[in-house]
Amino acid sequence: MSINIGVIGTGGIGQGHIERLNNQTADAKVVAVNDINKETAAIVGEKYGAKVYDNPHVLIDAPDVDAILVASWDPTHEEFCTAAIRAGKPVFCEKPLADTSEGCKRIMQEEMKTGKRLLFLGFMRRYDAGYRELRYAIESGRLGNPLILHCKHRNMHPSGAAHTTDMSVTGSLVHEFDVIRYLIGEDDPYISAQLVCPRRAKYADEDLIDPQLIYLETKSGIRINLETFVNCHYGYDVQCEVVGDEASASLPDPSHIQVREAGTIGFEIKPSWQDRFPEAYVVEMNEWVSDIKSGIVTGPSAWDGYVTAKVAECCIESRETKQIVPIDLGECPAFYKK
Ligand code: ISE
Repeated sequence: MSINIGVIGTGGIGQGHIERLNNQTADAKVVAVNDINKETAAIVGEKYGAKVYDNPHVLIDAPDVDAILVASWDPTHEEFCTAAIRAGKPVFCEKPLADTSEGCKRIMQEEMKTGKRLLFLGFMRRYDAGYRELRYAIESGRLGNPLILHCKHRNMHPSGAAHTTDMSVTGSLVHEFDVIRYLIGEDDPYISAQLVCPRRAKYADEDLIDPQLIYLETKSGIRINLETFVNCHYGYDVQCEVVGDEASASLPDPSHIQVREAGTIGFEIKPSWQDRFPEAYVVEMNEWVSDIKSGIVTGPSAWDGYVTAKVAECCIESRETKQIVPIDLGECPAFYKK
């Protein structure tokens, strides 16, 4: 059985997903596309032989479209995910799920009304072999209890001219907020957040605070420090070290050839997330399609999206108030308990 997919948003990430769905995923085909930029949609539609829709809601309701992938502009995610859920169709949403934690809650309400999970949220780091190995090291007990996590998320450049200080948290660090829960387990919720800023980096625009440092604390007392730096210039660099009472373990750098030259041994640091995590995106798409086929959604959920949005809001509040902000996530609905 092949799944017919309709994609809303044919920009960079949308095109990447279309390519993977059509050429690297079993039993999936993109049959419909839409984008606010009609020209891009037309080019992508022609390239992949998919029908181009001017109206995303008509695409969602189209009888020959079995499932929806939302990769449009972040503020539109809530609208399209809600529409897909109301149409009773499985939906993959690129992160972030919604602009606010309240928006995430509204999506959860809609999904719970249907009685079954339909939404799969695109937190692709859960599908990265390195993070999986790190989780296994924690689960195996060889590190002892995790005590501290040191996490770094560095981008060569901001995500675009419109990149804001908040987006370094809501668009970049949300990956860490999610994958840390994947690593340490979801029964140990975050309870407080603090965001502090060192002096501005030389290459950061004047209206951008960059880098930023965050300190999170979990209920059991694990302390996590996180750095976001969107002007690091040297490459796309993601690091994570888990310090336990028996041992520490770090996320492996992707393997590349080592070059010995001019008195050094070195390897390349890839420039972007697409080059850093190519396999994870493919595994993620295959998991989504296999979930659709089995009727059981196993991927990151709307609750996971809510948690990351709430943590991001507390971090931003901490930057503005210069206070440590308590994080109250509330009770996870039984519907979302794994
Ligand atoms: C982008 O949307 C991502 O998902 C990347 O992983 C992140 O590094 C980048 O900062 C975001 O803009």
